Amino acid sequence: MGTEQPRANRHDEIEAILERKGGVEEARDDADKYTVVGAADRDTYANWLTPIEEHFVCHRNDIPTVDENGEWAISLTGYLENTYSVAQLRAEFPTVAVAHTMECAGNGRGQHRPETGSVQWGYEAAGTAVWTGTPVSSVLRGELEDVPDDAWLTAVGGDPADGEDVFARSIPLSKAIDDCVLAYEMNGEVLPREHGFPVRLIVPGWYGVNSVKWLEELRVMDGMVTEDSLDRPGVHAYWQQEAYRIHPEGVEPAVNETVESVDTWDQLEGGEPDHPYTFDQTVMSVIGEPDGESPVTVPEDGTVEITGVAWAGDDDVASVEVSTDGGDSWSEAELFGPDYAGAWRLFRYDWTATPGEYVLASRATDQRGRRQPMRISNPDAWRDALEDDEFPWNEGGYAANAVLPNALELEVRRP
Ligand SMILES: Nc1nc2c(c(=O)[nH]1)N[C@H]1C(S)=C(S)[C@@H](COP(=O)(O)O)O[C@H]1N2
Ligand SMILES: [Mo]
Repeated sequence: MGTEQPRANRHDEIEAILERKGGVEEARDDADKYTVVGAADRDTYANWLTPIEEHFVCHRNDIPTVDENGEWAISLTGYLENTYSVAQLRAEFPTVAVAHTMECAGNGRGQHRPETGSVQWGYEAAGTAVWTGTPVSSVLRGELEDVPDDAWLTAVGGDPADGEDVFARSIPLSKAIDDCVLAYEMNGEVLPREHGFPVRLIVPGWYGVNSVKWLEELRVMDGMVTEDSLDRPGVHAYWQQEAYRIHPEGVEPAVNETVESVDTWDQLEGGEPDHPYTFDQTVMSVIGEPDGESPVTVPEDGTVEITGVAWAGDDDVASVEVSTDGGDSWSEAELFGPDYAGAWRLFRYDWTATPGEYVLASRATDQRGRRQPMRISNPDAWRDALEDDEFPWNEGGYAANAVLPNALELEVRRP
């Protein structure tokens, strides 16, 4: 189990990241569990591509040291048996780029009342980057003859285990083969060390925790990682089976080897498993501009453009609505810009504004008709919250996608 002790080097690392990246700020983490910075300004969410500068960072352990030549290898284990250096991955397989909206499963945690522990994120733990690397399918292609179709792939990070917890996360092999990438570049730059240098897994459309940084091992097994299923010391199942599970207060989620659905909202709504895993992202949106930092002056034509981003994990965003009266009434926004699976869409709405005080909010619906709930419930409601258009308060504060906590107040002034 991970230590709760503050680590001295954590703060040096955060300082160093803040120096390298001017567009982020430290996030509140009283428990001192994570190295975390988030987008500093709301207007990050008025752009499709998030510059590295403004992209949040989240990890638990110290960043591993990579030798000067950047030598690093990924071992294929379990059903597989092979090793590839990063140099081989680059040289021997095709190069691709994928757009992926990285969102921490704890985004919105800071909106839970009562507060839950750990990092108090608002909406700032999300960003979209273009990740360049080798498709997982190319690397595994020749190795899968004896592997069942419903196998799972466990990715293991090379970060030194904090206490004893190995950073290991499992996804279905089918997802890995479908669109996952072993990435060594971010937005066309060498992968920054805090984002996983020299190589990380990218799982498009899924919560950030699945995109293992400093990737050291890909293990194919019949099921998800459980205790003792890795061939290494330490605790193996903490990050998959215990942390990052959605559950009410005081509950210890049961360990599963497999699940029916890897759609996080399906798990929540369908009650299977009892306590969902954080796999694909739930439908979400954020307004980027206006940002509410300063009053807006009504332009000559009376139109203020409201711009933001919306995403829905493995699903497409079907529509986005905008409200200027705190959610009492809604108008349809227009989706525009790039449309890649696993990455957010831009939306805009031309608002005919008159001087006054307003509360702006956005609400997205995915292609399966699932819409962001209005608020986060109280702790007792659990799944029943969904029927009241509320998101279930949960102890870890995961997967929250409520509308009103992300609303912003805006003053419109006469010219
Ligand atoms: N090896 C390793 N990978 C990790 C983590 C970690 O602690 N160790 N943190 C995860 C979490 S919780 C998130 S949200 C994403 C964040 O990726 P970023 O820092 O590049 O934005 O990395 C994931 N990958
Ligand atoms: Mo995260």
